[in-house]
Amino acid sequence: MKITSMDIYEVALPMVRTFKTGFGDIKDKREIIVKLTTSDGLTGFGESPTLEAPLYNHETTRSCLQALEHFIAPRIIGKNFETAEDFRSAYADIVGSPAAKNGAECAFWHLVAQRDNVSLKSLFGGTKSEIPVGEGVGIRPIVNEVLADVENCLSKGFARIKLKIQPEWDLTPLSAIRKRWPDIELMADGNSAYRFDQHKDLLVSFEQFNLSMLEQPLPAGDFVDHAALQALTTTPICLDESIESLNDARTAIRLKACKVINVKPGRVGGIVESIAIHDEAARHGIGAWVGGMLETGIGRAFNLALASKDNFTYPADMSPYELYYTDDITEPGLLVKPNGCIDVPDTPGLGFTVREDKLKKYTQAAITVS
Ligand code: OSB
Ligand code: MG
Repeated sequence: MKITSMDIYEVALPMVRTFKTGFGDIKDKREIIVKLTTSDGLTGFGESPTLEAPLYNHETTRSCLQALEHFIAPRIIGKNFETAEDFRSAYADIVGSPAAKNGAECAFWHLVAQRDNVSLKSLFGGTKSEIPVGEGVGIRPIVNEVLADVENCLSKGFARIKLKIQPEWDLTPLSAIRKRWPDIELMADGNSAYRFDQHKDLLVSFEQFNLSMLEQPLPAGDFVDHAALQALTTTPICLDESIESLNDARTAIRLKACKVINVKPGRVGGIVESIAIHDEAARHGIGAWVGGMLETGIGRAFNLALASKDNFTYPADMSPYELYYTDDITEPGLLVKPNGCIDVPDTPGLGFTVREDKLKKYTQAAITVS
């Protein structure tokens, strides 16, 4: 398939409310949507899930746009690619920019799925027809609001709750949730806000809450401290921000820095890298699951198909758009069934329809490289 153009859209879906995390507030979130067109007239969509400020990882909406326009597009326009491996090797010399790479690679996978008339699930080697999903509860000013959020999520059927925590906002909300719901699958996400020397005893004391895992309590580069913490506690440590590549996953596994890995295609540079991490985790008996970055329906479609692989054994972060946004750019929306699962489409292509009218409606800026 010969790539003739790349359209890069900066999209802002209106958020229903600010999502508070240990690294800061997410409001007016901007995504980059990538559209590739081939000489045969096929179009493929992918998403680069980014945040405006480099607080979660180094990338920003602007840096991602720049990487796509100036460095990735020139390496692929006018060239022929048959497989996603060929395609990504065209820009493998570019260091970093994993979200930018993910947007381009996913758009290419979408082209492949159409060319071969197969589902993303079958392209990715997925095996499950439905996947359990969990939901994130943001940092809130008072405990009663957390309890109301948890109750709302449970009533919608979510299979597990992930509480966002930070120093001074952990024991109180976790105790309140456990008191009311002693048996739900509960985890906490520290988003790098803790420090080993200062908080290790506190973090170990979370054992009382029987968490399915504690996600990224310490800064991204702290493999050594995460390993020290994992050695001190029975709570499984899950790494998110620390894992930007297969090499990071190998480092974490070798150092025993975690028992679980959160795999996000937009954080690790695409689906090929995500699958490599999935396989490496499986080889070492490390648990894995597919996280999210509040993607639009386009990004979620790829995450959902990826999550159907067999070593993704924990619930995915895969909430329907209406929990975060007033609208979406794909149809139909995701449906959480009473068993806490979302069905994985077997339909050829993306498995969802891209509403290009809505994509245009929510586009703040667009660039075409051809
Ligand atoms: O830490 O998992 C995280 C959103 C943006 C950036 C980082 C994170 C998140 C979430 C949302 O927790 C999960 C989702 O997409 O549903
Ligand atoms: Mg996280």
